[in-house]
Amino acid sequence: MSTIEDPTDDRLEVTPPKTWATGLPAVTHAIQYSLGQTSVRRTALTLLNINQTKGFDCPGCAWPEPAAGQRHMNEYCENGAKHIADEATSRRVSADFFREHSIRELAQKSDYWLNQQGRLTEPMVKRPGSGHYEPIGWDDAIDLLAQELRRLESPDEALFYTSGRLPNEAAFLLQLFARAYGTNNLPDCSNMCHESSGVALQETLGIGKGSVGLDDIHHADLVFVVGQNPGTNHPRMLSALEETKRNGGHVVAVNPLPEAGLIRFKHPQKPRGLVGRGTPIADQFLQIRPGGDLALFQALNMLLLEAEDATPGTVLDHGFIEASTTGFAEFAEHARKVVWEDVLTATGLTREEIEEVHERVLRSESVIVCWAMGLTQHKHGVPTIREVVNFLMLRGNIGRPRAGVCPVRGHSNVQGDRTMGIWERMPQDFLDALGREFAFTPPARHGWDSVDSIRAMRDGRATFFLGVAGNFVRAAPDSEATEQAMRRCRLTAHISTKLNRSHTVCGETALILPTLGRSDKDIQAGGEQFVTVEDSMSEVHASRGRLEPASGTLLSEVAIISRLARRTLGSTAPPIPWDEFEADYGTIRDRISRVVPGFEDFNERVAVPGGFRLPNPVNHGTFPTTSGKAVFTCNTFEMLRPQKGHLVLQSLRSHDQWNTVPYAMNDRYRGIHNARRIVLVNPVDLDALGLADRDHVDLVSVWRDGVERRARDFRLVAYPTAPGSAAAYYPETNVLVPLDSVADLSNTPTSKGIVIRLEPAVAGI
Ligand SMILES: Nc1nc2c(c(=O)[nH]1)N[C@H]1C(S)=C(S)[C@@H](COP(=O)(O)OP(=O)(O)OC[C@H]3O[C@@H](n4cnc5c(=O)[nH]c(N)nc54)[C@H](O)[C@@H]3O)O[C@H]1N2
Ligand SMILES: Nc1nc2c(c(=O)[nH]1)N[C@H]1C(S)=C(S)[C@@H](COP(=O)(O)OP(=O)(O)OC[C@H]3O[C@@H](n4cnc5c(=O)[nH]c(N)nc54)[C@H](O)[C@@H]3O)O[C@H]1N2
Ligand code: SF4
Ligand SMILES: [Mo]
Repeated sequence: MSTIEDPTDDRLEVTPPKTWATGLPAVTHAIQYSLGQTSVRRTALTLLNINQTKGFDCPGCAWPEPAAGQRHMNEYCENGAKHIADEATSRRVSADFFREHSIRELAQKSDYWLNQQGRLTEPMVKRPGSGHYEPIGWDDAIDLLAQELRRLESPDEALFYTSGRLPNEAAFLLQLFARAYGTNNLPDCSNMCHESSGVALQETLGIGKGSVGLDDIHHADLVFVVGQNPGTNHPRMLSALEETKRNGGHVVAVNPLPEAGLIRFKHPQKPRGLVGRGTPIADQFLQIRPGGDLALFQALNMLLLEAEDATPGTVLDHGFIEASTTGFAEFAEHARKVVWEDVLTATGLTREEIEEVHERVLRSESVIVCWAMGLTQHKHGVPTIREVVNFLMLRGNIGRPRAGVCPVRGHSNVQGDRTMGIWERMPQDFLDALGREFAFTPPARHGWDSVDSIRAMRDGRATFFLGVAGNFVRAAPDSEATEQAMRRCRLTAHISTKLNRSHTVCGETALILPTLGRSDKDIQAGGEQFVTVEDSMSEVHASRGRLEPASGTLLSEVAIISRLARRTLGSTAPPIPWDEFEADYGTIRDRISRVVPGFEDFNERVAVPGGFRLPNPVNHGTFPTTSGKAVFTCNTFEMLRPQKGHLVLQSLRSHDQWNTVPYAMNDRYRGIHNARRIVLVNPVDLDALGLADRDHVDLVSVWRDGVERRARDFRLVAYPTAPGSAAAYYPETNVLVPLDSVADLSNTPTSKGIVIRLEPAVAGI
């Protein structure tokens, strides 16, 4: 029996939210977590290698490292250290563990408990009708998968899900395999994450990526941080914002919550960060209502147009607008019609606050807007980001230094996976290049994204699910509907490092394929291998595992995918040298350099410490849109107007979790201890609802399909959220997000805009 406790929520303690992030306590917390997982030696080894040019890339977020030569010895944050400790843990899940615990029993366990069991060590199978996983050899496991794939009536019955943990080499092979097999069904975590950014940026600027680098952030006059909690989710971004401030720049934060990192920051790697009050980050904080950002940027745009009317030729960048954009006249006409009353209702802000931001914009020569899930996971996420682009273009803040768009990515290689072709809708020129290189015709029909994949499994149109490096059933919306859909599959399989709930929600046959993590040494027939990743600012660099692998039985992701492809496609397929790819990842990079633009001479360029930056045409004033120009758009905002007695719930991350995986029950910066089933509500709303701090409530989501979705027994915490809104953790609240409640155009679940009512919890259920 395991001694790991499964914490309950009965021990909730609340302390005042913190007004600063990082600093000495943060580093101590990281080391404590690591020592709870593994030995002093392994802790030291991981921490010495993380984010160093000869070590491995932090498997946490996609925030970039400083240039080679400018890195600290400890170039990581508290959370990066926790992510790596979680992977480097000395705990192991063996065949005995699965003999002791039935799948039904494991399905009752919490996400926390499952993760705490440690690293997966050998391939396991659940046979049809069985209630247990049992060991299976690698060859048999791969045969089982290959046989199932070969018997499907159409390749489109298969789904290949990935998260952004996958490095470039494995991602390239996975999409090559799926397409050579005959499908574009490559749903990924990005569908639930920054898809709205990709869609909006592709349409307006011609490339779905950010345009700024670290240096631009450091030297910008004004940086907006919108819908993002960097203190927890991109902690080293705070060092960059501190640099902005030291160089005389300003920061405006837009968020329904007064997040600690946005207020004050103590740099953990500098003596001045260990003592003293730290640097105040946000010069202005706008406590916006969830979903109000489109209205905010429309108001700012209207103010800019009016300022230009008042003093023509001094506000807008007419040179840029005329030479490089289309659609300005229609946009300007539309933008002038914005009604203040609507803006104030949608944002919950005052006109004075918005005018103060406008004054800052007028004083700033260079402006950057950074954002994350607070913008993308709303019904109107795409129009909101298009409006941000309008805002930047009005003053020419696109395509020049110290200015631009900065969607801050989540998973460490989520951007790279897209570049490598993990997308259900890759453009035809990519498919053509892939087909030319490997002498086959990739399927042209678009595949299913994450939400459509769930619908396809639900309706029996997809029966095979392979998940690589994620936890699909917990990441996806509408947990109950998603789990029912997964259980309808004939076969579900996961290439994973650690146990999670997706392993317990099985198709008729189910497989667990354990794999090496980022920090593990990877030795193949061709010698020791490294992999590559691309960060949020398009920097591509190498990552080398340094630790002894968690078990001698593990295969790398590249090896598993290569073997599966070879076995599935057999001799009928195009001649793809899967063995060679498995033996020497350099041969994969050679192919990438011939298929993916920007990767010419990949092997040579990635051998340079720190790697290289991919070109972004926007920074050269070239916009690869259909018209060849950047596009102004006309957007209308829809207000989230909950009925009386209802609140808008956003689901977010605590400080102690990595996506679907809680590391502990705390959210230190927000003052929450020993509990995750809590919901933050403004005290004024609590009074109006006749509820009190610490009451037990059920969260019930209200959606047009009339289905009752309920998350049971949460504790209320009085908290300074924007009035009318509430916040609670993901993935516990995913049960409330209706499958069909998605962002227009990007199909991203609306995880930040769920209308709920609170009902007193019934004791004993
Ligand atoms: N430690 C840690 N780091 C992570 C992750 C993790 O789980 N743990 N996950 C990684 C991943 S995959 C991602 S995508 C990123 C996510 O990074 P974030 O986007 O910072 O993550 P969330 O916790 O979802 O927080 C969203 C923020 O948006 C705010 N917000 C919500 N709704 C609105 C709105 O309508 N308008 C505005 N202006 N703000 C709003 C919330 O109050 C919150 O501060 O983090 C990455 N880094
Ligand atoms: N309600 C709500 N839902 C959300 C969100 C939200 O804000 N609110 N956010 C969404 C976002 S932004 C994202 S990105 C998704 C995240 O969704 P996912 O990316 O699917 O989930 P993760 O929790 O990151 O996956 C964790 C699992 O990855 C496996 N793993 C870790 N490292 C490795 C590795 O190196 N190799 C392999 N093969 N496996 C590994 C481990 O087994 C671990 O259990 O969730 C989305 N869902
Ligand atoms: S900021 Fe992100 S990438 Fe950097 S060390 Fe922290 S978690 Fe890792
Ligand atoms: Mo994400």
